[in-house]
Amino acid sequence: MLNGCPSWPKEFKEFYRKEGCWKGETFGGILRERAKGYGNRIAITSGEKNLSYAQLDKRVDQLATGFQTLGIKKEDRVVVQLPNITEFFEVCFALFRLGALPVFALPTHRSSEVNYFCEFAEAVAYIIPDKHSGFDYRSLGREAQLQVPNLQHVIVVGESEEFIGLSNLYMDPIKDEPNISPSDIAFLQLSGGSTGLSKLIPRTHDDYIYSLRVSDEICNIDQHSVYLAVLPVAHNYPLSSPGVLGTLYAGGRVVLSPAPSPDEAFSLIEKEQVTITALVPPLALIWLEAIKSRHYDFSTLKVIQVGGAKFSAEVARRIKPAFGCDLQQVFGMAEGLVNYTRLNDPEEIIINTQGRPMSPYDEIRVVDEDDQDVEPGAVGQLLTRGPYTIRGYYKAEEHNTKAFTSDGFYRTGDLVSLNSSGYLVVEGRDKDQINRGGEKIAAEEVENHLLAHDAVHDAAIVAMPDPFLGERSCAFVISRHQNVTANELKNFLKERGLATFKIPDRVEFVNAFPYTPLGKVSKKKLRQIIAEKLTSSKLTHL
Ligand code: AMP
Ligand code: DBH
Repeated sequence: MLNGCPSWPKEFKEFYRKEGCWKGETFGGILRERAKGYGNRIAITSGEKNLSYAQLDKRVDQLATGFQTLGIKKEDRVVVQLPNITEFFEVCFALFRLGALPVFALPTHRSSEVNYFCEFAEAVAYIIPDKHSGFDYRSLGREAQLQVPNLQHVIVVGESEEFIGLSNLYMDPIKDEPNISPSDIAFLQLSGGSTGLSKLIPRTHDDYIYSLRVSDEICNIDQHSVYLAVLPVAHNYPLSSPGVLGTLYAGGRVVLSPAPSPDEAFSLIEKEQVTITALVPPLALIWLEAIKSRHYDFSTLKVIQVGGAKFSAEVARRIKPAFGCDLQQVFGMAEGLVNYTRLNDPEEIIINTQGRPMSPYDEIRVVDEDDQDVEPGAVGQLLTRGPYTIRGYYKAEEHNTKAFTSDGFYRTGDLVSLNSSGYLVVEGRDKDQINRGGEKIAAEEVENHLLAHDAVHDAAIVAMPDPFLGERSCAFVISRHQNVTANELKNFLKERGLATFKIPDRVEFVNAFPYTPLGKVSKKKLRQIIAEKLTSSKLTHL
């Protein structure tokens, strides 16, 4: 087992195996089996390209050989930052077969995040597209290579320039396949982070594949399912709930959308006879608006999932009439626990709750500040442990003592209420994070970047309400001199290579922060101040 990855205590491991949660499968093994069982069936459609299970399996073997010739081996970490293209899967499964670990960066991450992942994970390689969405990722490759001494290879899908071209790495399989244990770590997923930088989440073959199997059952995914991936597939939600990997596990077909816009996605739903897709709330709003003026045949579409951030009941109510399919709410986290509303739940449950845990082995507690269980139905912090929820972040010993209870429950930082039927409603958050329409921002990370500016004496970032994204970020700044502007600070953050979604949407200059009785900056008060300001400015505009 890779160093720095806390695991389940022995008795829990035995229990999850005995109960049949962990069946001893590996990702490499699954693909091999599906290729045997489904051979010519299409696994992945991307534009005009159709890749069968057998073709995928073969290309994965060839690529694994190429990676081996570069010296990539078991337990090596490889930062993978690829958009929704077939190579994402070829790369991941090739690494899985070698026992090397993908570290999943998102396409929106920039040098600040990428360099940190490469450095912290001590990655040997970094895999990128040449260009995507108007951005040239090779510039990130150059920076990473300059800044991160442990990084040996930058591998590019497309025009590789001075780097290694992925297309040159498909080689005849001549290698010995290393022995991969189902309890090995398969990859490192990212957390949205709450204190400082994103934490890395070690997920095993056993635990992740269990989550896929249960997700498939709940979402009725089988070999006839067609899953449209519109969100970036590296994210845990479209990756696994049931997402692209759940669909491949079931022998279904994954259709990759290059962008989440209705223009691309709607015609794909019709053309590819999509049965299920997954959205975040702001995207659901855009789709609802677009469907009014467009006519497509959506008769194959059975389920639209919405998750990643709180979906308002008023909007949730509009999904079924607009698209003629069921809504499923998904409340999950890359650390593990995923809650779903069930497809046959009563309408009011589907609209008003964020679902219930997917597995009977998920343990959840709703607790107060002293970790005591709250009264049934009351709001408290959600704690969880179970067969696919991690027991600790990668190389984060000290943080783990705070993020997990001594008996292994993960502190989600979500404030929830649990109703008498076991369904959860997300009521708020108890972590220093902004959820910008599903994209998570750790306040402290951005504050630290702001503090690096000469003119910034102190900074505090909070969420402000937004009708479209649910939340946007507002930076309160105490400046050292009067002439620094909001734009200057935003540009400064951009130049430091911070992902665009983390750049504060608004900057408020203040002379002092409000404090709690304990002397900490009161973010609650700051949230109130900005929310009130927004409301009153709206009123004056009426
Ligand atoms: P992460 O830990 O970065 O994977 O982000 C997971 C977090 O996203 C959860 O702990 C919640 O705060 C938030 N989240 C995910 N799905 C939902 C949802 N359906 N409703 C409200 N919040 C959600
Ligand atoms: O937001 C998330 O991280 C998330 C949402 C829905 C997730 O990880 C998931 C489902 O698996």
